[in-house]
Amino acid sequence: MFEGKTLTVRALETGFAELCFDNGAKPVNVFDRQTVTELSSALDALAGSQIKGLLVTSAKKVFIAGADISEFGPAFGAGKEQLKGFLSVNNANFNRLENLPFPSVVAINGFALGGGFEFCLACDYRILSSAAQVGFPEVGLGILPGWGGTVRSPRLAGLANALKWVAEGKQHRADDALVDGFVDEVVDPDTLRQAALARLKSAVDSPAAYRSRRQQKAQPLMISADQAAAIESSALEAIRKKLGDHYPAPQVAIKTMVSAVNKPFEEALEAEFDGFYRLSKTPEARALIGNFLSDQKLSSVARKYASASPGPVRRAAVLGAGTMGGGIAYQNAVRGFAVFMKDINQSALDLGIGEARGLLDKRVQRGALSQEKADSVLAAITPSLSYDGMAECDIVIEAVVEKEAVKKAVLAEVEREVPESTILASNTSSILISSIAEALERPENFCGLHFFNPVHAMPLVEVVRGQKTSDVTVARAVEHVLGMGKKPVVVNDCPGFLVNRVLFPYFAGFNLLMRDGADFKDLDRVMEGWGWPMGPAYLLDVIGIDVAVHAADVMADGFPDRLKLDFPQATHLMAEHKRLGQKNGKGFYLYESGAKGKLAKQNDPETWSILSSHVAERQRFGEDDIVARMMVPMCIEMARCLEEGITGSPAEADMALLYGLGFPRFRGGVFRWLEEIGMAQFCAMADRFSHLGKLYEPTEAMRGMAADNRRYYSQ
Ligand code: 3H9
Repeated sequence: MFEGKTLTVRALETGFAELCFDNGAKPVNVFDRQTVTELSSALDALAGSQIKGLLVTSAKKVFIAGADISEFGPAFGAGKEQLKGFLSVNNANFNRLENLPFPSVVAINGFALGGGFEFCLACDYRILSSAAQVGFPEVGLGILPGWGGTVRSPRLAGLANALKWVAEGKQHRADDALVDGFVDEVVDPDTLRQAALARLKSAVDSPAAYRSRRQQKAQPLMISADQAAAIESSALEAIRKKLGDHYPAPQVAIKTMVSAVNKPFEEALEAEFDGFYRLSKTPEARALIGNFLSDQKLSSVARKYASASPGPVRRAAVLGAGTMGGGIAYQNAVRGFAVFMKDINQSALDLGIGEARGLLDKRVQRGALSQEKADSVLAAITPSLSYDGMAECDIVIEAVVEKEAVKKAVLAEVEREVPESTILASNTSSILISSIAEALERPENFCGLHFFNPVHAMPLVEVVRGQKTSDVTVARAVEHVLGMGKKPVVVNDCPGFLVNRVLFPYFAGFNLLMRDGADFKDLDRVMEGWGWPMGPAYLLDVIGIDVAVHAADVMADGFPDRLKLDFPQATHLMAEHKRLGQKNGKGFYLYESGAKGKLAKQNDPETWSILSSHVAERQRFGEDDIVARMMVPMCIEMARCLEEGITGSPAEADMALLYGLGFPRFRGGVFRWLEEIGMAQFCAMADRFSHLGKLYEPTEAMRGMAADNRRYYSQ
């Protein structure tokens, strides 16, 4: 009946028709412009036909992943009328679908998200495979559903459920969807089509039921003003508690939906568009949509690297069974790799296995893993005091003590035990990969794999290419990191690689502020308010002051012009007084075990008795000055990394900071933030602090960009 590139409609023998989404050109079905246009044509064909009922299916595993996010940039950048035009084509489609002269049943076989699920709500009945998931992830992109989702969902599932689904933006499993009233039936994947056809037949046989459903969706909900206000305030309160005030989308969604709940359908759609338009112009939406696109880029770069790998790793080895070694072994095992864990003493091996067991126990307790599966994961880790068996490993990841001589000796030793095809990697955070490589016979087979602590929770792994690292080694390392379920970002070798290289100038900004009389608690409060999960002093306590001081010294040797600080630094003073942070219960703050064993931080007057004779008299700094003095050094260092080719692109660098440091998502990363404030504005901000030295001096290239109004991202 209709044959498009992304969907087809064909008549079935029973007098029904089947509309099947199958976007052959894309990895998942999405509502891109082409699909939206083809849906209009398909509806033309259906409207003029004699069929009795419509079955909707997908030929792909993902039913429909929503609107095509890569089309948002141009659409959102245009004016209000153009955006309305962009949205209205599919709104008209969904309204037409809902008013066809015969019933429609959608068989949802996989993810139906955002616009994909909004499409399903426009059908008369939704039959869901028990393996599928549905929901409205739009708020995660800084927007709200724009194809009638905010209008149809309260009318189908009630206001409270609809607010929860839209404002939280989660994907929901089939059972939840049924209980909350978003779908009509959940069935086994094997019987999905059959169940959907049976439902269609009964809808055709008794049309009153589907017609009354349509009426229900078209009518206002008629909730009393008091009831609506109470539901709104509890939804707003819950979302503020969870997200703070940095994410406007859920709040706008809640207010929009409550304001529209008693309106006629068309007016409610207008209200939805107003909310959508307002959000589409926010910096948060630009950043969050930017994150999605940057993440796509990160994945495609990784896939490209991995495509040159000679073959997947079958067996991995970890040298050194400390916290990091144990975490890396766990991550390998949990992703199905057999892993060999070698240390020189039994107590360390016990610790490494204990680390892995602890993580598995937690997952079993949470119900995320069966005890049987946990046991088999643990059994995949073979602890050993010798190199026996190492020769069968395709990759060896060294995670011994952070001392160059020890790493060199251990890696040189293991190199003699493994075949030429095995690649070696170091999990160093502060030693140059090219330096460690000097101890090796086959430096081309060696790279850095910088995991972040705790390994199981932190998505990022820096794959560090030393001067002699071969392309094949990088390819295999990237492939293995992907296999471990982590996000690899390939960087070139330099002190601190990418993430620590930009973090330590930020800490230098912190030490300068402390020298000039700032209170670290103010700095934490302001930077947490800016969006960081922890302020700088708290972060230093979590990292470990000794570890941070060691890394800061390495970085200062690497980049003395901006990181050699000629005054007593607050971090170093803490270290000298054995205030090492959370690990020994006191750093900038004092830590005590609170409820559920969580460390609670408290003020400790002793911190100031150590600092006060070395810093200026305490003074209050304005919030803008604090943000500028902390962030400018990080941004300039990031620009240097791009200019020097340490990182391949702004997108990869921004995602590395999001995944490695918890950079505020709603700001989208350093480059995205620079883009938002503008380079000329940034240079002016930096110049206000030029008296603080090179740390605050934008690069020539940055000044050139400011002068020519150039940007890092094209959209
Ligand atoms: C929306 O619908 C708004 C509407 O209300 C109205 C707006 C006007 N667009 O993740 P995968 C790509 S907003 C573009 O590896 P999985 C993805 O980037 C939209 N591309 O598969 C990847 O590309 P590449 C709301 C998309 O099986 C490839 O497809 N929807 C989109 O692990 C494979 O994806 C969302 O936010 C998209 N919408 O997971 C859903 N979706 O191969 C976002 C996917 O180049 N998507 N791609 O790297 C997802 O959450 C996951 O992709 C999904 C499948 C769970 C569906």
